Amino acid sequence: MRISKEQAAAMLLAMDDILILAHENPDGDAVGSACALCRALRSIGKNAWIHLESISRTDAFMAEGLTASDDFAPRHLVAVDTADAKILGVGGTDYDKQCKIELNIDHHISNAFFAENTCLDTDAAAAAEAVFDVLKLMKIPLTRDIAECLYVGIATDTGCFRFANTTAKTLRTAADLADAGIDLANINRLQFETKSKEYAAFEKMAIASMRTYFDGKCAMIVATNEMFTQSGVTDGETQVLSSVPRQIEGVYVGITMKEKKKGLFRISVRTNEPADASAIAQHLGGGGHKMAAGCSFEGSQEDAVRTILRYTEEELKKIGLL
Ligand SMILES: [Mn+2]
Repeated sequence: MRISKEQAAAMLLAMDDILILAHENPDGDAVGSACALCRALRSIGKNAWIHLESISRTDAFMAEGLTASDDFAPRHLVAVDTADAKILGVGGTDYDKQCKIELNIDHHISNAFFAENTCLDTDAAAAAEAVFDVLKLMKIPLTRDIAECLYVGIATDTGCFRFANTTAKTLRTAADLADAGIDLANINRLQFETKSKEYAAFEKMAIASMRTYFDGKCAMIVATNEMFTQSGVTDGETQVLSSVPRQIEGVYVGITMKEKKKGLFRISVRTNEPADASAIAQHLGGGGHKMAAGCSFEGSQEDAVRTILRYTEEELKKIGLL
């Protein structure tokens, strides 16, 4: 069932012993939304914890002290920033089988309504923006630590307020977060301007692999398993790479393929108007937003490249660019 933010707020106020989940390979919005919600629930006396599959080095500060131990038996499961049950980050647990996801707060247009109740705001630039609204309805005071988590979520999904999903409301929300006393410059520097040495080595190899197709309308990076091994980079840190192919002048479809393990590719699609990233990813069972989507592919690198190029070609033809 699709529910309003008011209903989501009422549901959360009635819950206790809550576990918060997010999508696998969680980005700043998934981690930020989960941690903000967890901290907010704790601030009104609830027993709340998070379970995230992995947390990147830069996101770790948000999750400090929030990760559930294995013996925590939640009475209520809540998800954030998760469009589909099959990408829910429950690796190594059976949380999703123990009890159903009672509430999902999300902003993906591709949301499959897998939870019992879905609070979906597709105008929200980030799940964190929707979480902010729900917390406000719950009348939970915006402390600095909650605001930091929400800010990371919103800044991540808007590319620091540069992407087309940034609305006046997004900026007003960010202003309220700034009012809570967060150190904007420092968070931005740590989150978006700092690279580990491992990532720098990885990025050099990955960018060297970039090729263009269809008269420069598509650019693709293939980051192989060897590049991960050689550089020692963690997967979470490589998320920023996805925006690189699209940055090239004339590119409408930017693709970043990462070989998670031999023969398994995670594909990020980033587009410029009017190309639709979600339409491309959907062919491979993925989804996301118009400008940013993802999917997976199992098989050889050649097949992965050939397949994604076929759907890219289809999209470029559909919008009259080929
Ligand atoms: Mn998000």
